[in-house]
Amino acid sequence: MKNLKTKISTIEAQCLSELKKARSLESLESVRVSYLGRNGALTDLMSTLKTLSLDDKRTFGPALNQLKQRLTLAYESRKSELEKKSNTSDALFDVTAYKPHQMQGSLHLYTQIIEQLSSIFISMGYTIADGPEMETEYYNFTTLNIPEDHPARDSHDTFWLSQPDRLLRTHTSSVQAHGMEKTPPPLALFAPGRCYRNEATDATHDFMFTQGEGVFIDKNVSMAQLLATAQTFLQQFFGTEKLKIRVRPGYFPFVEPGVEIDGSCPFCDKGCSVCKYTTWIELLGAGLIHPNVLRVNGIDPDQYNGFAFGFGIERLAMIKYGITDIRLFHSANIPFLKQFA
Ligand code: FA5
Repeated sequence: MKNLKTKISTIEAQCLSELKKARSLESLESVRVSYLGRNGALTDLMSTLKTLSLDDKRTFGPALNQLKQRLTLAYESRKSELEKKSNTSDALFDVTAYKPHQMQGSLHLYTQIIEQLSSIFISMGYTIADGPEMETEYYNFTTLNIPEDHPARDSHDTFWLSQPDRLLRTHTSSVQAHGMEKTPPPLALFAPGRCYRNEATDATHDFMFTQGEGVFIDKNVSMAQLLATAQTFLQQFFGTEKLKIRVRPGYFPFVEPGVEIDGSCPFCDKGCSVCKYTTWIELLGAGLIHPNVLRVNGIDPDQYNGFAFGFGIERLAMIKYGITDIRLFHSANIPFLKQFA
C-alpha cells in the first residue's frame, strides 16, 4: 500500500508541475488528457481500486477522489489564467514575429506607367482629366467633328450598348469635350484611361486598352508648341534627350492639320528589332484642334486655338520595357507582373 501512496503523491506533484509549465491552451489540454483523461495516469490508478481489499478501498477510494478534485481545480484555474492572457492585445501582438515567404503586393504596371506619364504632364503644367468609359455618341463622335454618316465612325469598331445612345468609348478623345465644358480656356489637360474596340486581338491589338490624350487650348497656339511638347514628353518618358521626332501627315476629323508623330528609336541609331530596323517608331496621333470642335464646345475659334494628341499607353510601355504581347497587361499573369514589382 506504501507503493500506492507514493504513486498518488508522485502523480500529484508531476501533474501540478506540468500544469504550471503549460504556456498555451493547447499544451494545457494535453496535460489534462494525460492525467485526467480517459486513459490518463489518474484514471489508470483509479482502476486499480477494484483489486484492493475492502479496508484499503475505504482508505484509497476517497484519497483518489480528493486527488482528482485537486487536480481538476488546479487545471481549471490554470486554464482561466491562460484564457485571460490570450485575450489581451499583448498576447496577440508579437513584435518579433516573422513570417517568411509572404507574397508582397505592388503597383500594377498600368498604374506605374500612368503615374509616370501623369507626373511628366503635371510638370509641364497640365491637369489630369477623366471622363466616363460608357459614353454617348455625342462625346465619342459628334462633338469631335464625326457626324453620324462620317466614314471615320466605321474605322472605330464600336461596342454599342443595349441602352440607346450608349457605347464604350473608343478613344480618350471623348474627354476633350468634357474638359472644354468644365474649364474655360486657357486649358491644358492630360487624360489617361481605358478604351474599347470590338476588334480581334493579337500581340499588338486588344479589345480593351488604354490611351493618353493631351489637350492644350490658348491664344495663338502653334504647331511648333505641339511638336516641342511631344518631343519633351517622349524624351522624359524614355529617359533620353537624344530622342528626336519626325512628323508625317495624318487624318483625324477632329484636328486640322492632322499629323502622325514618330519618335527616333530610344534603343539604337542603326536599326534594331524594336524599330523593325527603320530607326523610327510610330508613337502619336496629333494635330491642331479643328475649329468645329472648338465651336461646338462654346469656344470662339477666332480667339482661341489649340492642339491635341493621343497615343496607346500599352504601346509606349511595350517599347520601353520590351513587352511582346499587349494581352499580358490584363492577364493577371503573376510572373509577368512580378518583373515590374
Ligand atoms: C485615336 O484613337 C485618336 N483619338 C488619337 C488622336 C488624339 C489623334 C488627338 C489626334 C488628336 P488611333 O485610332 O490611331 O487614334 O489610336 C491611337 C493609338 O491607340 C494607336 O496608335 C494605338 O497605339 C492605340 N490603339 C488603337 N487601337 C488599339 C487596339 N485595338 N489595341 C491596342 N491599342 C490600340
